[in-house]
Amino acid sequence: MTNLSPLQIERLKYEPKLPSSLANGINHLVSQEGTATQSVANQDEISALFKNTYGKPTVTFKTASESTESSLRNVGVILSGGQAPGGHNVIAGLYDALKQANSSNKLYGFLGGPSGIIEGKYVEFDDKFIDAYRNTGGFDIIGSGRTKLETEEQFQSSLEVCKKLNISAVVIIGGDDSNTNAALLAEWFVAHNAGIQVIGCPKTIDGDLKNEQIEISFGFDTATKTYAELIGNIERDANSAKKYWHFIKIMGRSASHVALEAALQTQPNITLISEEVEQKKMSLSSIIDYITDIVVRRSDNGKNFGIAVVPEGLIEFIPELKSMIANLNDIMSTLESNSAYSNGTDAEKISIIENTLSSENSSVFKSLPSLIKSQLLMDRDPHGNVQVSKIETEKLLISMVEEKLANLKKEGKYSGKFSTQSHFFGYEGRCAFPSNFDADYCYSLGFNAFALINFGLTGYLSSVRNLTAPATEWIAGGVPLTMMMNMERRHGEMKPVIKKALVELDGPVFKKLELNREDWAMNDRYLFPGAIQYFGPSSVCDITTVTLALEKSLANV
Ligand code: FBP
Repeated sequence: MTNLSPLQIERLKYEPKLPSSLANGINHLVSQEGTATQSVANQDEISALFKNTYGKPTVTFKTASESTESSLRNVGVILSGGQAPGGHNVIAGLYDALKQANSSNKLYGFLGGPSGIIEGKYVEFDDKFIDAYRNTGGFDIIGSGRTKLETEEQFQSSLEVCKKLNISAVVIIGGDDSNTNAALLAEWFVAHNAGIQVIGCPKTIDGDLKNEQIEISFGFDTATKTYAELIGNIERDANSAKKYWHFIKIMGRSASHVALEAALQTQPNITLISEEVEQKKMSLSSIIDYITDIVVRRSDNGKNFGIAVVPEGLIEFIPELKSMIANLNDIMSTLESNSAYSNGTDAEKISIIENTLSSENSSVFKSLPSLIKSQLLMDRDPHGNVQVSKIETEKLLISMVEEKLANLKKEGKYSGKFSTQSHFFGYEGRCAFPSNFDADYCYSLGFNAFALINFGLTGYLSSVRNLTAPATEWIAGGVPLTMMMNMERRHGEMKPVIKKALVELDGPVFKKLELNREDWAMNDRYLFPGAIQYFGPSSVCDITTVTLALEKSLANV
């Protein structure tokens, strides 16, 4: 135990709570089917693409009056995409259910993400292995990766690896894209009579894998609480020193759920929401005007300090930048094979880009500071998109506000001081010790994933609902992955994908910000949530997010 911190030692002893339907044992379950389901849109296209797995009913598990026998099963598990607190507990829950069903069952972990199943790199779990990771953050138990599991060859190699290990079910723990791939793999296995089931688990700190059936993805709770702690600490520092404006970019990729939740927990002076920027077609200069106005008005009140929260994906939602980035993404794929471009210096690359973009997009690109231009040229993600976590939007905003304030100063309209600090919170929250909520939710998702396997289901997402109630009252079951799908353009082609949930501007969560933001801008209503609490009264240890509470109408707007 010498390598373990005191908190690690205590957390290893934590016993995650299960919904009471599952707590009675994996061999004491009965499954209740709902009616046949439809995809959220494009039903004809999706049903044609998923001939074997489309239209299945949702299922809910209840305690059975009599116990059942489970047949022998080997299962493989994959962690896919970005880290999210609680991933280890999904695997622990899956392992415990699988061993409870039959102690001869085996659980294999594929190493390094989806590439592990393709390349046959795996470990076999045992009690000692799993016990060392219970209730810990991180994905280091088997590692993760962003390889997309989608081609015929990849499916074929996965089949061979599964056959070799006698694996009859695969659990993919991932976000919307990974679960889209889980649906494709499930369909392929059925179409090829492989006898291998595929079950997904909803993971991502971004909180954008949610819908009528999935209340939230795991990791959102812990990550947002971690960012809220840090923002609260900075608010207190700003309010003590009264000399800095802090611009804080918050991870979350496209959707602004994480920034919105962290803002509701801390009440900063400014919170930008990408979805609102897009809906109101706010240009970069109108965003700068909005921020500058608050900076000037606060300065007039003697406050040359403040806190601005900026969602990671903002840049892609500002209309003129969105169009320029789309144009840039298109030309980048061809430019990469151009040796003048790929061997060029940053300055040479920028000049080639400026001459290749359409004239309107080229002038938008030219108007950006050189730091941002270089960041826009960095490698694309596996989907061909800009890696928004690498674009320092917070610095872009600071430099443009500075410029605007300097002009106002010349015109005698501003006499304050604008000293700034920039921050980016993302990686700080992705591997935190899971909150009690995430520890319980993840363990339940994993345990429930095995229940879905035991009932012979495939192409389902593990679903645990009623999450604002105590864990014992949570409802466990499964949702067909195809139910969450629609058709979207990817790399110039229409593809079936799980629909990403963006912030709903007419929903109660955004409304809370909208109603309060003028008050929060001028009066310092900072909230200091402090560190996540693991022990102590349930009112601080077991609280869910403001987002969940508002969506379930448990809190006031
Ligand atoms: P997932 O969608 O795979 O869960 O990843 C989430 C995320 O943390 C985003 O918020 C962020 O933009 C991205 O990962 C960063 O990716 P990387 O870890 O590759 O830098």
